[in-house]
Amino acid sequence: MTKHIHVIGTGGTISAAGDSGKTTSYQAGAFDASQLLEGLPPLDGIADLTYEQIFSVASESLTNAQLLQLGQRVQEILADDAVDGVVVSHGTDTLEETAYFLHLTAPSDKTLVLTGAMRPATASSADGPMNLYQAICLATSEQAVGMGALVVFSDGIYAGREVQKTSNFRPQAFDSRDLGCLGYLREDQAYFLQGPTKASPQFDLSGVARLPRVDIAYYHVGASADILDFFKDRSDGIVLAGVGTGNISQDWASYIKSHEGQLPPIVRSSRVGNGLTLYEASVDEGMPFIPSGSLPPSKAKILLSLVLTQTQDPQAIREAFEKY
Ligand code: DAS
Repeated sequence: MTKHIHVIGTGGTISAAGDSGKTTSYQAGAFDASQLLEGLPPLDGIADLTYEQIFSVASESLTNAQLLQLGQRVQEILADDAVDGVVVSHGTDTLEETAYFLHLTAPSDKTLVLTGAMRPATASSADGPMNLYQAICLATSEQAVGMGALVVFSDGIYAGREVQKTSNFRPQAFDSRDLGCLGYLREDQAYFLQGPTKASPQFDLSGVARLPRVDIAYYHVGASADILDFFKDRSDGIVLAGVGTGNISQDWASYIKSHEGQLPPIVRSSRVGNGLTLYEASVDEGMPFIPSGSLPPSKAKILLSLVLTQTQDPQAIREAFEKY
């Protein structure tokens, strides 16, 4: 049965125009959603499409306000009984953040698929048309219902919670590292091999005027603890991108201990981007840290910001990181 899929364009390389045939130095946002859809293989009998261009940005320039606007619009569209699913075309640089944000906020009784491209629409062998075509086909799949936000890229299907950008210039640019892809697309057919493991809490965005500011403090050899001073008076939440299992120096730990009560909630994550950050007495005993579990810093930041729209209670935040 033909499904009604609503496509939302946001900009990014998929919509970009550059020198004919070339893959670099292009201008994102040259084409809107309607123009991108014109170039797709036929979708007769697969999907009836409606579309809109909510904004047109290179995703490295996406703002919290635009992320909130997109999340609220997706909630509104998926509440419409006439719509079966939503596809979002997006820049690749921050696709992983938007995918998790939408996973945490969108209703999960329909389908929601994001995609992008590593080559502009004017490039030789542009990857955008097939990515967008496959994203629409996946959004019509009954198997994709209830899985929350999914990402389609280069024939792979990824969970919005787990997907990360793992190449900064090759078309096969996304992966979920240890957690692997959920399945594949071969032209218009989806083949799922596994499903996502974390449910969506469906955070309600209807009354949210702004997303709380969460900053990521990136730890490295010689990182001075005084960077935390900057965040202390500005951030609503802090994510530590620690080394190894989320480790920081004694200097950083001493700064945090001595400023307890003056700092916002702190989630401890790992810059490794793969594996787990769990409670460890030697690091966490007597400290206000909330372990990020399997969430890397870019995703932990998204979850912390959304939880802070509802509570600042450290135990409630801890429980959210254990569940979502
Ligand atoms: N500028 C990047 C972006 O919009 C490139 C891309 O989309 O691939 O994320």
